[in-house]
Amino acid sequence: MDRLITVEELEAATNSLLENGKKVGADSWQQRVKNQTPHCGFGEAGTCCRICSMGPCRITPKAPRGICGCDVHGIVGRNYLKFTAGGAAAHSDHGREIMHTLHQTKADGNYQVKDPEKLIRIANEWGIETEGKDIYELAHEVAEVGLMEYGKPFGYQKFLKRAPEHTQKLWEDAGLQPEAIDREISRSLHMTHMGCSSLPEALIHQSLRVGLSDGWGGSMMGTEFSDVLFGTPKPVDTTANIGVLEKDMVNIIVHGHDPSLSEMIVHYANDPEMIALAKSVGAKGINIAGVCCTANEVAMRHGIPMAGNFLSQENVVLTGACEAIVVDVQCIFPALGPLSKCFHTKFVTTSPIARIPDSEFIQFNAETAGENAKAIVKMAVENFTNRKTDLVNIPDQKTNARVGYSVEAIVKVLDGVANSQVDTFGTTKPLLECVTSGVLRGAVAMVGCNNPKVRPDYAHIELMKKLIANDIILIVSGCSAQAAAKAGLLDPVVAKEYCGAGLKRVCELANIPPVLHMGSCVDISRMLILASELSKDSGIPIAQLPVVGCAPEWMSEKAVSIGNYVVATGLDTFLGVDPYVRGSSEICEWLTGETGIKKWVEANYTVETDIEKLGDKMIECIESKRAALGI
Ligand code: MSK
Repeated sequence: MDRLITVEELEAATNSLLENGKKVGADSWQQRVKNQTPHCGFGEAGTCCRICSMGPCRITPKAPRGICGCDVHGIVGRNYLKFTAGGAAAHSDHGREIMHTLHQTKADGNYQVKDPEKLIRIANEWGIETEGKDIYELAHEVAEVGLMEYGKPFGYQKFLKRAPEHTQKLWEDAGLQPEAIDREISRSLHMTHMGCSSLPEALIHQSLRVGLSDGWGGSMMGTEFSDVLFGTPKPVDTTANIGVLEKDMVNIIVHGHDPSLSEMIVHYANDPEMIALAKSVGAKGINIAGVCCTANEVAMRHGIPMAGNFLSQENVVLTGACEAIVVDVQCIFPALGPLSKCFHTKFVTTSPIARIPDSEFIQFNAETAGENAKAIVKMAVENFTNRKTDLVNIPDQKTNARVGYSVEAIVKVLDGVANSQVDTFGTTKPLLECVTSGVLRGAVAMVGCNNPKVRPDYAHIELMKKLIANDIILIVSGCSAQAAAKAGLLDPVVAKEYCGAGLKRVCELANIPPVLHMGSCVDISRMLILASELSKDSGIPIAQLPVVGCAPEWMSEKAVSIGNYVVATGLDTFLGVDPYVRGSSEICEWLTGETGIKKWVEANYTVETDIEKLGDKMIECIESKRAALGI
């Protein structure tokens, strides 16, 4: 396409797939939203408490306290902390799985070390002796030290030292440095137990701290050691949107988050034996495509096409051309079970963490990963003959996308713009020069999911268009990155035409799209590192840089944890969906006011459900930061 795909066109494709579903009696999230509307007002305001069996208690003007006497601020605050802890647990456990995979690496095993340089760099950072060690001996030692970050009895997270000194000092002064990750999660659940904390300040404080244990702990380990295992992403060209499914090929969709599974599936889909098997059943070959964050992981390391994001997951099955949808953990609709049964699709679950009815469970682990992946690919290939050709409907929507902008890659490509010298790790100075000169006005880190409360993808796509037109560069991850990909905003040729003059010039000089794909939702930890490097290279505290965070369509507990660690790192954060706190004026003030978290971390939240206004507020915030800096 030589233009962007509009949200209306995306919706038209979805509608044609829903028609396909009707032919076989398929349910859909669109229908379930109708069934669930209107939502419970108490739940939406965060004013329902069911942490003990005396209730549930619901706060109203006539009943201002729960049976235990807790007021609305304590109830909303506890709910917010539990929400955050759930997200930190999920993200960090993903990171832990990666550490276990690192511990299983062998020169001739299922998993190897693909980026030894990064492993050595982190070992040095952590004070682990590297001299004279075999790379696998070192990998196992680093994995053991990393796993201790989850449960060590003393000390703070090792990666906190990567933050600028100013940020570390803020955390220290406010007592926000996270200890062991599991300790922070269990402390949060202890605090929210009946009869413990109900003081808003304490609940919000712990929400930031458990969030930081995710961002600067579990997620950062997930990202860094995925790079060590599977390679640090570099820019690579791929394709996106539902049209990446191939009519004449066996289509296998990988969905979830942990790249340990999808890497192996990709490997066996290229196995000559499997390709020959595919040809023997009448297919032209095997096509792997991704959904959600798994799509981001395999796209940026292998150029695998990206079929869609969170609310597109049913669409891939509705095409009638999906032989298998293979999932690991997180963001997987249980609806995929019954939906797959309406078609010939095999729905394969692989993790004991995500057991789902109506799926075929093939437990995947590092020791047996090769044989598990081969069995799954074979099952999908053999299922090709069960495809009902009259049900095949693959909408003709496909975009080009350049993905894989790790911090290392951004530093490298932007060096060409301002001709600065790059040292061993590299420097963000060229990017800073673009910002201080005004060629770029600033940057927005846009992340997060889809949510039916927001017109799906509309907020992501329209906000990105508005921001790039105002010379604001985007760094995106998770399903926000997928929304950009589906629209064509990751296409360097197409997207630059929608930019302001300054950003367009940067895109042309560096040959980049104006929206930089940084990876999956754990990779928001990369954004923390980028913000830290910008701060160190400029000497400007993170909160004063013209850079903000945004999650316009977020929906998951992980997203709340992310929001907390992004804001606690000093980035003002803009949300398009309310995090169930509007029932408490005190909690709202703590999160969004001048006298709350801002006094600890110099940044806070803005919640604005009007997407046009949300964009205006981000631009206003960026311009006011520029004015304060005198640039
Ligand atoms: S997959 S957490 S819907 S970004 Fe990471 Fe997408 Fe949100 Fe899941």
